[in-house]
Formats: sequence, C-alpha cells, structure tokens
Amino acid sequence: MDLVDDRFLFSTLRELAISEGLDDIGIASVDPLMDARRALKERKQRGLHGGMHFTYGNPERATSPADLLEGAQSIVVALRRYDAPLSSARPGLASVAHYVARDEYGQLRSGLEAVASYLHSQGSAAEVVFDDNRLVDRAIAVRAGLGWIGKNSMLLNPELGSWTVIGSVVTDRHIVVESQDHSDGCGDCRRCQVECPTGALDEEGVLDANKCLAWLVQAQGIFPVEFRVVLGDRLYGCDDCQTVCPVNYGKERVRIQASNRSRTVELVKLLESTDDALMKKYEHWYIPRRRAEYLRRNALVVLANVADGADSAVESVVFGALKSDSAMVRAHAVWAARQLGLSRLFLQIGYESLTTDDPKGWVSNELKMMESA
Ligand code: B12
Ligand code: SF4
Ligand code: SF4
Repeated sequence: MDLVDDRFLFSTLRELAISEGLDDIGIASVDPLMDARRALKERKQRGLHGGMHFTYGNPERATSPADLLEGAQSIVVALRRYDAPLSSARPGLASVAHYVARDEYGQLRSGLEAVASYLHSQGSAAEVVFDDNRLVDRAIAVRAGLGWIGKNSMLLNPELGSWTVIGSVVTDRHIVVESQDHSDGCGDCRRCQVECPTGALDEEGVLDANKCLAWLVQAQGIFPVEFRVVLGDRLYGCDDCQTVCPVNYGKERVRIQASNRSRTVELVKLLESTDDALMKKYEHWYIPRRRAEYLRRNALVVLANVADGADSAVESVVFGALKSDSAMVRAHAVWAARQLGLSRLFLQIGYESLTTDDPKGWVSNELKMMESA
C-alpha cells in the first residue's frame, strides 16, 4: 500500500472518528516506547510511583505496543475532548474531576470501536486499547503527533488543550502518514508547577504520586494527614494543574446535553448511603479493592474541610461514622470530628468502643495525634 492510499485511509478514519464523537486522531508505529519505559523504571526506582501498579506493574509490557495484537503494524490513536469546568463546588458539597463527571471513557470506547469495525470491514485485525496497563497512552499519543507532554505531565494538544481522554486501535494494517512534532510547547511557562497545591510537579514533567491528590484519593490505607486539609473539596480526582494551564484557555467545549452525572456530591447523603448503594452509584470510579470504606474515608476528610460542624445533619453522619465497623472509617471520623469541633462525640461513644477492633491501630493513632496536637 503506498502513501496516497494511506492518506486516503487516514482521512476516512479521521472523518469516521469525528462523526463518532472523537476529536482528533493520529497514527503511530508499534516500535517500543523507550522514553516511557525509562521513565517508568526510573520513577519506580525513586519511589515516585507511590505504590501504583497500572503501567508501573510491568514497564516492559506497557511500552511494547507490538505485543498488543498478533501481527500489529500501526496504532490509530484518538483524543476525545470532555466538558470544560462549569462551576466550582459550594459549601457542604464535594467536587469530582471533570473526566468522571460523565461517562467519557464509554464515549471514547464507542468511537474507537467504530474505527476498529471499519478496519475489520477492510480485512484488517484491530483491537481497542485505552486506559489499560498494557500501554502508556500519553507516550503513544505524542508519537502519533497529537501533542506534547507538558510540565504537568498531561498530553497537550495545540487545538484541544488537555481536557481529553486518550485511546487507541491497534491494527495489523500498516499505515504510514506524516505526523507533526509538537515538542516544547510549554516554553518558559511553569504555572502548573507553581499552582499544584502539594508540590507534586516540582520536577518538570515528572509527577510525584506520593504527593498527587488524584492518586492519594485512590490509594489504599489511611489518607496521609499532611494532605488532608489541602485536599479541600476534592472527593475524586484533581484538575488544578489543567485549570491553570494557559494552553487550555479558550479551548473549552461545553456540551449542551444534560449531564447524567453530577460534578458535585452531597457529602451528607453519601455518608448516609449503604455500601451497596455507594458502590452502585460510583461503579465507574477506581476505588481500592472495590470497598465503600474508601469512599467514606475521602468523604469524611472532605466533610471536615467544607462542612459546618454546627449543622445537625453533619453531626449525625460523623456520629454514625464513629460507630462504623470499619476501623478506617472510624479513624477518619475521629479526624473529621476534631476538625469540625465535634470532639465531644468521643465521650458519648467512649474511647473503648472507638478503639475496639482496630487491628492496625489506626483509630488509636488518630486519637494519639489529636492529644499531642
Ligand atoms: C497511572 C495514571 C495516573 C496516575 C499517575 C499519573 C502520571 N502523571 O503518571 C494518577 C492516579 C496520579 C493519575 C492522575 C490523573 N490522570 Co491518569 N493515568 C494513569 C495511567 C493509567 C498511566 C500513566 C503512566 O503510565 N504514567 C507513567 C509516566 C512515566 O508516564 P508520563 O507521565 O506520560 O511520562 C512521560 C513524561 O513524564 C515525559 N517526560 C519525562 N521527563 C520529562 C521532562 C519534561 C520537562 C517534560 C515536559 C516531560 C517529561 O516523558 C514520559 C514518557 O513519555 C494512564 C492511562 C495509561 N494506560 O496510560 C492515565 C492517564 C494518563 N490519566 C489521565 C487523566 C485524565 C488523569 C487526571 C487528569 C485525572 C484527574 N483529573 O484527576 C490526573 C492528572 C494528573 C497528572 N498531572 O498527570 C489521562 C490523561 C489524558 C491526557 N490528555 O493527558 C490518561 C492517559 C488516561 C486516558 N486514557 O485518557 N493518572
Ligand atoms: S492532579 Fe492536582 S495534585 Fe496532582 S499534580 Fe495535578 S495539581 Fe498537583
Ligand atoms: S501550565 Fe504552563 S508549563 Fe504547565 S503544562 Fe500548561 S503550558 Fe506547560
């Protein structure tokens, strides 16, 4: 197949992708992604992955696109732009990151499947891969000419900015098209580094997951005490390093259709819900070990930051959490109670009940920290 046919195929695929809700596509080869491999290994070695698995679990596999499909030759990489920030959270409400406010990955998947079906109809094998531990999406998107990696470590596309999700269709059809090089689009800017609330981006283009709020709300165990106040109203995800990025200015697209998922969450309601109801409602979120206690953990930290302890509904959910069967929930409820001026609830419940069934000493530790503060 010569270049002219490849260009024709590319423009057909691009038209199809756009008609199916994607915003741009590019083509990449399946050569190993050596820079990403080095970055994964180096960060893992330096502990910057903060215990994450994902692509860090097996850096070789995540950077060997040729292994994704037998006979793989090329990858069609696509971007889907999602809703721009609409409103900031109000008191008593928690915020969630924009990319989970709607089912963006569902929309991305259906666009990618349309591209894969077309390739199948042309006699080629094709497989959809996105947000998968087997491929570093941003590195393949850079190779496909879809943008550059900013100092906030996001893929920045000159036309779309960074409010995008990335996905791929790996195919055994060899496609060659020229791709643009967008290196160093950030110039002297370093706003994301300055504005990151935790200093997670102090090293240019390198994210320290131990400090990144987007990871800490997903990580297992106790929420680190030094990041609880700075978490603010974020229940899930963090958008700050994108909100401040000038490349995103004026590039927002607000889809008019009503969103089926809200960007804000009523914390009292969340904490009053049953575990089953929570897991059903937030099934599209990455929640450690699929356990609702992690949602409650995050919700209690946020509640302490945004709610009013004098509100009886707030007091009632904190009281309920202090009596939870889960030591993790009780531990974070201790912290929330103190922050909200509700320490008197400990006397009502009794220190002994609070610390019963506390195998890891989480609750005792919170109480100790409180005494020594
Ligand atoms: C693990 C993971 C996370 C982790 C770690 C993120 C990270 N920066 O590594 C956590 C949980 C923190 C996270 C958070 C978010 N994530 Co995430 N995440 C992933 C996942 C699963 C793997 C990413 C990965 O492999 N990272 C490893 C490192 C090595 O990769 P990298 O950062 O791209 O590395 C490159 C740069 O560091 C660059 N580089 C190296 N040195 C230098 C030096 C300079 C100066 C510069 C400029 C660059 C540079 O080269 C490296 C190799 O290419 C991908 C899905 C996937 N399968 O790829 C989604 C993905 C990256 N996440 C995504 C999103 C949307 C988010 C959030 C915005 C969600 C939110 N609102 O909370 C935040 C953004 C935080 C941020 N600033 O990155 C999107 C990003 C889309 C885009 N346009 O970039 C992805 C691609 C999912 C998807 N398919 O759409 N995520
Ligand atoms: S997602 Fe938030 S905490 Fe993480 S690097 Fe960006 S601004 Fe910092
Ligand atoms: S804020 Fe500035 S430095 Fe950071 S990604 Fe955007 S353009 Fe690059």
